[in-house]
Amino acid sequence: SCQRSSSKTEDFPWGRLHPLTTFGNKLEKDICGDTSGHYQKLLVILLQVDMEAEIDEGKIEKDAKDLYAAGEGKFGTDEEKFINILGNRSVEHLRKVFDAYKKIAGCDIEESVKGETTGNLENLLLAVVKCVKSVPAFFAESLYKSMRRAGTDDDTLMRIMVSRSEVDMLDIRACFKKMYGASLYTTIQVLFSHHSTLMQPQ
Ligand SMILES: [Ca+2]
Repeated sequence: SCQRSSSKTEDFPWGRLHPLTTFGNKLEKDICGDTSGHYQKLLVILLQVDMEAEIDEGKIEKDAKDLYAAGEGKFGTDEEKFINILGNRSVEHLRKVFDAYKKIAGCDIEESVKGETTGNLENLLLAVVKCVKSVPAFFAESLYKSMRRAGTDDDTLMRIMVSRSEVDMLDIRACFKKMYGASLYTTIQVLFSHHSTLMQPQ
């Protein structure tokens, strides 16, 4: 089953590290040092957890209802529920959940996130929603494709890396991780170490 026990997200820091490079570890530590609470928790889920790649048809309706019950449907907000659903489900699954949500709630998930959460957590949840709906996802995908191309499309890679703001890059990084299950930095690092191998004299 792809149901995640809550203990798995509870036992960070760093109980279940992905085979991260030193750079990745440093990123995790930076996040841990610079953030706290629900916001930190969602960041850590987005960066660490092996994502669920599939669409779980049986869970679409339930996730949409749970999101409604955790926000619009109650006084106050159950942030944990938002974090668990938005952090752990695949992009494809969430796309369907958001459609179902709109029918149940009569408003867009984005509106509910804005009304029900605040601060950094609100911003990061919105980044996930955008990722699902596709602005940073577009850039994450472009980066991924530029790196997959034979010889690497360095121009595209560089243009995106230098033209997006740092805030944007956080969104793009979270999206990249969510869509491809690997850290953007790790992927770039692997790519460049591969390049320098290729450039060794024969
Ligand atoms: Ca509420």
